[in-house]
Amino acid sequence: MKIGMVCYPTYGGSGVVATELGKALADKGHQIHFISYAMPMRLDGYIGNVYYHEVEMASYPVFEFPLYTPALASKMVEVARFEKLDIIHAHYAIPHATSAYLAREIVNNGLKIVTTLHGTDITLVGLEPSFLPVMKFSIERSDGVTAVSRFLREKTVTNFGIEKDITVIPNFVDTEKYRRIPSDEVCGKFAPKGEKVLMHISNFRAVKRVQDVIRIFNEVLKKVPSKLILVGDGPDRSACELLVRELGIQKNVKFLGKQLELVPILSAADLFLMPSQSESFGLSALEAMACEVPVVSSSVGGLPELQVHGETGYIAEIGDIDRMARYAIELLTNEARHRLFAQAARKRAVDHFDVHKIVNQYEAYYEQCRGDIQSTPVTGFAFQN
Ligand code: GMT
Repeated sequence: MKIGMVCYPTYGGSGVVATELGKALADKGHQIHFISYAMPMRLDGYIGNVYYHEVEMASYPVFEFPLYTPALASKMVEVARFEKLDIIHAHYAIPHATSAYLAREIVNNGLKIVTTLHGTDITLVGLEPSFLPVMKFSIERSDGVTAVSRFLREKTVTNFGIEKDITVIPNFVDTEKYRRIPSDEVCGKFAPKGEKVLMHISNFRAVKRVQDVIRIFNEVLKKVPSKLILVGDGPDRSACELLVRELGIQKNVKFLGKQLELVPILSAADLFLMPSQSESFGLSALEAMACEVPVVSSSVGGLPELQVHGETGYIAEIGDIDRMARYAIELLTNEARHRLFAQAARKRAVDHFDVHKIVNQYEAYYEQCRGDIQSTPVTGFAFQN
């Protein structure tokens, strides 16, 4: 198939999912055309069957705001016509699903649109009155709609009153690439022998509650010699650096900023913290689990679909810093339990969220949307906790 993959190129889960999906599909022989305003973060180097088309933005003094939606739609039209695309897969509904709808109506040649809902496009931003009717319309007019968790599917139905079928296809990880490697060198840099390493990776937005990560660590540090490694960057970074100084724990906390090579870093971690306010899936927690890192998380959104309380990590209420700290201390001070949890985390990633399984589901879903398969609709992902 020839697939146009539309995503945000920035440091964030939806762009990562789109990029990894595109690369995996290209590996299976499909032709993938990424369409965005910049090169997606993980699309590095030459990859066979993969092409990148940059959206050009015209500016004119009359336009007070950039007009990305029509510019993106025009680029989709161009690529769809010249490359004879079968599918445009829009990751994150705003405004990608809307541009894709416009493009399909313009080319009018059987092009199909699949929209994948990722998170705040449904739970937060899409609910703004200035977006809501357009979002509802664009989602309903997509030929196929997927959501990355059951939670997100339900939210879409309740928040937008959408009656269209939404198939749950969860996020995934390449468990061959994301596996724990001997990381003495990195580990030595993060913490001296005998100390534990706690880790958090995110885009430092308010929903991630990175200050909670720091407060949890502050409690852990009182009982367990340890270091906190924070990876990523975003609007809350300065407030987090300030909090670390106010708590006087700057010698034990390292801010690494944005990192591309996560496996050596995750391989140095003993525990991953994800105390989010809102999280439709939690891709970085899955990447940690694949590297045998148990997770202490909040109970929001799709997180309970990803990890199993008391098996791959622990789950607590949003903002319950004391409980999350107690869970962290329990795991970090009980070597046998930690080993069991680490193995269970890896096993869950391999058994339920491996790239090959999930990419096959997307492939079947595309075929279903094109009408290639009449008999066996993709009913989506089903797993038991
Ligand atoms: O929704 C966002 O704010 C950003 C989005 C992104 O592009 O990173 O994150 C969402 O999509 C990820 C990939 O599907 C999920 O793993 C994240 O849980 C989800 N973020 C939220 O729900 C806050």
